[in-house]
Amino acid sequence: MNEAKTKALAHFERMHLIRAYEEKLVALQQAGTAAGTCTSVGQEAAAVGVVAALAPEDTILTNHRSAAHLLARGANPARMMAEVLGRATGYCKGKSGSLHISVKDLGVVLTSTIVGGELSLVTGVSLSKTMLHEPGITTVFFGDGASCEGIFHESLNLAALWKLPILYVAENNQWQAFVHRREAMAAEQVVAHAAPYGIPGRSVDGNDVEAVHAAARQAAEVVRTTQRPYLLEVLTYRLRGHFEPDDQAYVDREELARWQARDPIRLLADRLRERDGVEAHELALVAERARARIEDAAAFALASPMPDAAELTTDVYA
Ligand SMILES: Cc1ncc(C[n+]2csc(CCOP(=O)(O)OP(=O)(O)O)c2C)c(N)n1
Ligand SMILES: [Mg+2]
Repeated sequence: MNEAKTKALAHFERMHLIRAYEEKLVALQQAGTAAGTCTSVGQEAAAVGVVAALAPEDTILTNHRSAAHLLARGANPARMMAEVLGRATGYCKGKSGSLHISVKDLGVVLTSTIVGGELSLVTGVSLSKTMLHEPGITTVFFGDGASCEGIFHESLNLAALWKLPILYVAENNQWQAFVHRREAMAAEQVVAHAAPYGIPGRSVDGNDVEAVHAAARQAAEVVRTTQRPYLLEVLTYRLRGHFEPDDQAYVDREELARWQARDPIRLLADRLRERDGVEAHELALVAERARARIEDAAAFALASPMPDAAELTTDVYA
């Protein structure tokens, strides 16, 4: 099998795993079993394309929509789901839920539920890594909404000034909670803010996983070789609501339909069939394997115990 096809199939399976994970949590929320989460449905290519371009020693900070980043990094969906359900077997012993989950062993050190919180901390994390001569770059995922906050500019300013090896990844999904990006952001694209700080950057079609991956590899390489920041913007769309449940009554149906037609999983399936000659039933098998893994993950999470009351005072700072 050629290299491009092997890689594309791996991306395809990972994107299906993320979609199945998010859809399972939606179903659990609708059944009253899980709390609502902010899903990354529609943004799977952005997460998979970028994270696959990173090295094991790289550090990641992310935001409230972090499940895709964690799963792309190889996190175990069973332990993630257990975390969301508040179980002792969760990555943070059930104390973080979806909004604060971190997996230090994978280098994912922060999920910030404070919009822009990840941007304020990334400079410190990167400075610390640099001063301690630790290997690897630091990547931060943030939304278009976060880029409208002052902290975004403070972060870019310091990263440029302190010459920090940070890969800024703006996931421009066109929505900032219930407000369209057009109503809150003066610039069309987040990347417009990089140049004034002397930071190189580019934006890429965030629903094309291969385009994202190629751009992210190039961006990470620039950060590694120059030891300076870079801003990569992935242009994508939040296909579900801000969180679950959300009827999306405020969403322009035509715009949604246009982006649904560009669903990143569907785009990759078309390419695998047309370019690489993969049969539809082979693709269906990959999707089925991902769904089965998520069903097992949910069964594990639901069968896991709640944390012991004595856990209340461990791992917390006062
Ligand atoms: C400082 C702060 N302000 C407001 C909120 C409420 N809030 C949570 S997510 C969100 C929208 C963020 O938009 P964006 O950064 O584009 O991320 P997306 O949800 O689109 O992934 C808002 C306003 C918050 N959590 N923190
Ligand atoms: Mg957004």
